[in-house]
Amino acid sequence: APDQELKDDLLEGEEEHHDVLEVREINIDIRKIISDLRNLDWSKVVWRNVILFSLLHVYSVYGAYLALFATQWSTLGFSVILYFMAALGITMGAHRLWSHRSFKATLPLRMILALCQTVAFQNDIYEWARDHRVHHKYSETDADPHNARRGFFFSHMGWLMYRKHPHVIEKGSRLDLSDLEQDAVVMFQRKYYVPLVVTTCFVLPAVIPWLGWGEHPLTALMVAGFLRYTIVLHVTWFVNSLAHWVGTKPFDKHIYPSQNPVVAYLTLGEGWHNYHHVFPWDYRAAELGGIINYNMTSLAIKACSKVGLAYDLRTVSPEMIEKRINRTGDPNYVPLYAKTKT
Ligand code: ST9
Ligand code: ZN
Ligand code: ZN
Repeated sequence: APDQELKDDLLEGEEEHHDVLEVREINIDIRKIISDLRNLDWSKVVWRNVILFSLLHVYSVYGAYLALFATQWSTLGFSVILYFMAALGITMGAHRLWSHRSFKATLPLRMILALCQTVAFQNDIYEWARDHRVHHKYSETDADPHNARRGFFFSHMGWLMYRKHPHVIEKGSRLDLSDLEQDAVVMFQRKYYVPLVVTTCFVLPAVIPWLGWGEHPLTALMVAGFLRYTIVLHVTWFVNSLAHWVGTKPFDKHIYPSQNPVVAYLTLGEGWHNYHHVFPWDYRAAELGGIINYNMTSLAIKACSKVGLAYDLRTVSPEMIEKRINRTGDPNYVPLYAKTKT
């Protein structure tokens, strides 16, 4: 029955919007992979990145082995702390603050978030936010840096090993980024990005466990450095791949982004991607903040606003959400806040 429902849903959408809505499946079709590889423009592959990502994954597999069999508990705990720091630097900092301006942050909070965002090593805040704004404005077109129409792998990590489509740069350069240019924290981090990222993502994660509790520095580098970095990367990339492919679409059924609880869980609340693309200025990036939506990022923003570090948190009214559900989404969907009220 759920399959039939899904089919009906898709057919219904297809009649009205056959240009946008397609049935997408993640299936491993060897013949398609071979033909895709044949059609690939190899001159656009950035081999330096292919090699670096390959090495990173080799080191991370070794890191996983060490984590299981040869790492001190303190180092594992330290790696988990770094995971949460990097994750919040991305979700709360690069994403909800700097890309979407869904709340305002005082200077001390911006400094902390910039430090955390550097630990994540996902390009400097300016570049991250520029790519993300162009992704929202031109989703699933050539101007989207990780256009999901180009396949699961491309939207996951392939785009980071391939020259950008000229439309990305063309449309991206027309964006208004003056708010980022006026933010001294963002511009400082951009100016000194390379030394900052090497220090915070790799050097300190190796040195702190070594001097702090006598861990072997190479073990610490493999686990708290490379393995932790790789996990945060894949989890982040899942938002662009999985959450643009798999999940329900209660708010707008004509777009790719979907509600994906697994991704939400892993990303501290960033998997409610159908909602987020419809209402990108909502600081919760979901109908609800807090534990119920695995939305640790919202909790963190709220906690910061309680102590005066964050302010002007923006949300969307229930009426507006309901209107949108009826206009473009699934009218049978019962919003979460309505469920929790009763
Ligand atoms: C990484 C980023 O992993 C991941 C981002 C994921 C986003 C996810 C969003 C989901 C929502 C939030 C959820 C978060 C969940 C987190 C959970 C955590 C637990 N506009 O780039 P170049 C111009 S990074 C305007 O070299 P190529 C610009 O003038 C990983 N202009 O293009 C630029 O010069 P500059 C680590 C633009 O040659 C010039 O073009 N980093 C734009 O085609 C050339 O740019 C890496 O691996 C734009 N959008 O190369 C590095 N873009 O900037 C990977 C460019 O100096 N990147 N321009 O003014 C590269 O090596 C290259 O960019 C390339 C393309 C090979 C991909
Ligand atoms: Zn998206
Ligand atoms: Zn976003």
